[in-house]
Amino acid sequence: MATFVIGDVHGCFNELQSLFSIIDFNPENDTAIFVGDLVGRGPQSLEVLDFVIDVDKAAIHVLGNYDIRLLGILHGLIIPERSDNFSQILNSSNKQMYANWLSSSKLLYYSPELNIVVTHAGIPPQWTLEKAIEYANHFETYKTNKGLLKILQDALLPPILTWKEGMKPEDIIRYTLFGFTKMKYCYGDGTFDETCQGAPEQQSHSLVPWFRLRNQKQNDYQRLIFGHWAALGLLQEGSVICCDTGCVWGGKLTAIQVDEEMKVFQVPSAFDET
Ligand SMILES: [Mn+2]
Repeated sequence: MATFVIGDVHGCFNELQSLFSIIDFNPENDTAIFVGDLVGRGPQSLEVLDFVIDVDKAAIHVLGNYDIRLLGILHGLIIPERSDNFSQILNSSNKQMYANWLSSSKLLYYSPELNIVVTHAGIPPQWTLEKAIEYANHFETYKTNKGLLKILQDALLPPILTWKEGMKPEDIIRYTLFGFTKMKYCYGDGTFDETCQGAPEQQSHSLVPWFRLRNQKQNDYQRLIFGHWAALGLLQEGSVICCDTGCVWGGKLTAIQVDEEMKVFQVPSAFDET
């Protein structure tokens, strides 16, 4: 009855198999919570999707920016780039099934029993956990009422980078999508930066990793686990934990066991880091 949070897979199917074998994953009893970006860039996105869909109820998946990008491509809104490495999926006769499965994924997973909250990129520093859950639910309601296509179209507009109370529902969606799936650095007032990608020590002083702006009170009562930021690697700062260890970039694929004392499992990437 173990529960694991799994970092960004990005189509690294062989590594996912190795990782599930070292954690001795049993879909009858165990649960895997994927932090998103199952697909894209890596070589075997199709096999990864088939595998995760196949373990069915044993898997929970929150949406990452690449999952949303794939949905945009499957809906004909975005032209794929070669570096996406989506051609297997796009040529598959099952692509509608993949679209349906991905579109049923949520932005946030919260378990008070396990004392964890999981999103792809984190929780915007302005939001308490309560607010984050409220806006993740707003996303679901908006999806039901307006349709996924509208959300995917909203996602292609310039993102809303500054939080303001009383925004229009579609602007809340644009802010929410950026915050949950793309956010890395913020300015001191919490406004998202759109461009910087690297490790904190390489950045200008005006930019702060989002989690350092979340005050201690907001972080005290849950473990917040996210991926998306391979340059951070495996990082724990207070109750905030990054588990994107850059498998697709030659790093590692990580599983964190969260149902008892935290335990980290990792397998090396099949790619050469050079
Ligand atoms: Mn990502």
